[in-house]
Amino acid sequence: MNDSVLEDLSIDPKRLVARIEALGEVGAIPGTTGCARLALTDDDLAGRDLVVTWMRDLGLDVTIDGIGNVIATMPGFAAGNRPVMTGSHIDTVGTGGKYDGNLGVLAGLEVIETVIAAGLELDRPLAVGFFTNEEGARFQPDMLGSLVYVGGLSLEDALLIQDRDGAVVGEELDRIGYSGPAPVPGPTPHAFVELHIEQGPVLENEDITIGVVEGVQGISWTELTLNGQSCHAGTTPMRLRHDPGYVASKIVTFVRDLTAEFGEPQVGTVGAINLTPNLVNVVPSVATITVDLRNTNEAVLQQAETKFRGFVAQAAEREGVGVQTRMLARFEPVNFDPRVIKIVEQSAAAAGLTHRRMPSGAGHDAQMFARVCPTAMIFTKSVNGISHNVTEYTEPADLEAGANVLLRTMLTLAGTEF
Ligand code: HGY
Ligand code: MN
Ligand code: MN
Repeated sequence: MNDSVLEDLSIDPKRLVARIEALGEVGAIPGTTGCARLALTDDDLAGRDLVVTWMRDLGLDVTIDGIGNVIATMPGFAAGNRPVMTGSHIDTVGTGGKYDGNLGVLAGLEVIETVIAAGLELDRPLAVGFFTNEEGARFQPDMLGSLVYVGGLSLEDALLIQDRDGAVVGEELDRIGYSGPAPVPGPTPHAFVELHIEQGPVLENEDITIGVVEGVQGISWTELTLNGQSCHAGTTPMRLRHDPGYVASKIVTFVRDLTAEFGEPQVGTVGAINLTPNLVNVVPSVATITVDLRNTNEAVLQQAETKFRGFVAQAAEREGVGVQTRMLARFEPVNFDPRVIKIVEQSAAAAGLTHRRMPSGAGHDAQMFARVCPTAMIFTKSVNGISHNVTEYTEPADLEAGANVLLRTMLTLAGTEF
């Protein structure tokens, strides 16, 4: 793609923002600017149908696979001509914003609409997809759809996954009508690049417009079920108690202390704690707790996991509490392809945008595509570094900047022979 074409071409920011706002209305959380579209719920279905309508209105070839991934590809290219693919997710956490994932999908659609309107002749098709259950808020692991797409998990196993209420992935896909015929693993793209909000404070703190993402840190999600002895809160002497809630609280403190001991970039989060029967005058019988540990260094992440597991065993044993452990997700750190990283960096520079290289603290579908094709990511600012929160916000100028870097990057990739 020659530079003069790239110089003159840019996305339509109003159309992009209008679609982000329209999708953000689906599952809108009253009284906030956020939205909730947990994977495979009716709200997710409504969001899917809206985006698929936009894809079909553009005349794109739309495929739906067995795990509900949706890929829209420019028509008119020879079979086997592998596309330059972009995409992300449109499912959200329960207290989600309107940009996490949605920006990557709608900016990809905007790039393709811009290219079609300009009548550009490309060597390769462009494609945009959204992948099922990226968030992992309802079903685990996260990035489930893209993991299955790249062959990291069998479709059979994925369809059997249940949420904490017993709903099953395969049955939910059938219920919402998004169990499609396209094969998984899916066709390998020529290259994959994802635009996403940073969801952290770095770009804003340094007043830099574009993040050139070099990789994604490792993720370790554990669910612990602590089984104790339910008894009367008033009559049971402390020395006779087996209180799983007490052990759970010690684990919360331990996780925070572990991150202080290891120092950055180690992070640790206890996001969910549930006590049964959860009553003021009953010592709990069961406590369930989730622990999210992440680090850019795999060896250090394993050290953190070893220390964490040792602590849990010791604390439970002291209190006479049983422990059941379930790994919800475990992904090693991922390094993106230097060639694609360079193209993202050159695209940002050519657009006259400030930029810096950085890792991703959050998981993304791109980390799955990095297993099968040259991949990288583009970040744009998050106001106050806030995400997974209804107040998540990115300025329209930053949405536009990110989408224009995605446009340049995809067109450049369309002319490469990796
Ligand atoms: O948890 C994550 O990093 C992503 O939002 N699924
Ligand atoms: Mn996301
Ligand atoms: Mn997210």
